[in-house]
Amino acid sequence: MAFIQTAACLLILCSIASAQSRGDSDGSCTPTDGFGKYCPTTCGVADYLQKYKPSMDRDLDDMEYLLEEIFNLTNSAQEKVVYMKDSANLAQKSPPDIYIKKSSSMLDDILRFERSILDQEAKIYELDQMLGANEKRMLQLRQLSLQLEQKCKKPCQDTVKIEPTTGKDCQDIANKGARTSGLYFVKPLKATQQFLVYCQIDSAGSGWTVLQRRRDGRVDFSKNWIQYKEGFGYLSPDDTTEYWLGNEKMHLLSTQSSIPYILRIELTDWDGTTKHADYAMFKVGPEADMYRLTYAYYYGGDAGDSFDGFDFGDPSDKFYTSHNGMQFSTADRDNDKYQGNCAKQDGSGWWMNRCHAAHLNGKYHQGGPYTEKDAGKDGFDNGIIWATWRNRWYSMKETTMKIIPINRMSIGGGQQAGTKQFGGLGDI
Ligand SMILES: [Ca+2]
Repeated sequence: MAFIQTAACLLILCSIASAQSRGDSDGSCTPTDGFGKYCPTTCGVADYLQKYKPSMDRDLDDMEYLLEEIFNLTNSAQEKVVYMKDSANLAQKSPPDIYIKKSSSMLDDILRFERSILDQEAKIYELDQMLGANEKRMLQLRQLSLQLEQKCKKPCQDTVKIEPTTGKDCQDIANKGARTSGLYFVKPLKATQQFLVYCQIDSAGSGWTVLQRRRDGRVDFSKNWIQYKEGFGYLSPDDTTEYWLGNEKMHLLSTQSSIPYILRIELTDWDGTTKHADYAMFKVGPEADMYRLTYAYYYGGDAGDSFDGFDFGDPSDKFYTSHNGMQFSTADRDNDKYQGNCAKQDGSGWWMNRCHAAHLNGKYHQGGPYTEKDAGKDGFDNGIIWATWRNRWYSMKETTMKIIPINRMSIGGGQQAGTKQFGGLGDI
């Protein structure tokens, strides 16, 4: 029965809702949905209820129609019985010889009709019971959905701590005295409204604005253009969740200032080793230019310069896997240099060339090394790749992409082994 299926579905929905309390959301409800929240919104519940209600209503309508039909049949049968009884009485009053045969056949008819009435009454009783059970079930489902709604509403209330200081980026916030990493609102110069970011701020007052975070594979990075544009995943005040801040926000942040930004890519492998690569004058172009990635030069780091491409065996590889100057591609927006669709093949969004030597939005492969077989039906290298450190069949455990104004690099917070001092922009 439909209501049993509905109940089963609702149970599944319950388990999904609880299992996903910190997981991924479909992201299709509203573009910026999910930020700062621990629950995948009530949209799923509402969608589901809307989906099952019409079929339940239809079932009830059908049942009511059947009942009415049976009721009509019973009425007409009863009328017939009355008529038969009258006829029998009439026959009995008449001379017996002529009518005995006729009368006995009428009595047979009466008996048959009475039996059929009894049958129909039993059926009506059965349907009544069923209707009752269905109504009871409906009531239970309604209560259950109300409970679910309540349950989902509660954690969706944003109770995470948002720091009071605001600024145009995290360095600006640190400059105003903030010394705690956490969630802050920023409003880049050209932004029409402020938005939430995770700021990594150290005791020396360096404030990194974090653009991307992978750490456990909980968020699916196989998303479309709109989702990459607006951002997806979850921001958390304690840096425990995965997300893509969004191409539009990256564009607004990286192009606002006369002081260019350093992009730092931080990678942790499955042995727990962390390395980084820095790029000077990192910028993400406007949407009209498909959020093109540009930087002036590799600033340094111990992870190597994968953005510059990698020679996988063919001399042309390096050229075709470099990323500087590439537009952003997603499965539904192919802006790559390949006759096929890199983003579709690799199930990600990225500044694809033909296709990549660096690929931080790839599929999360547990454990590091993975094979063509693990990569899915196409068998392409679709992991979280930084080819100059680990090969393309090794998927990183954690990644961070974060930016800081370049002048902070010589002040302290940005200093790490392998970086060269910035000296190209005077005293900014
Ligand atoms: Ca293409």
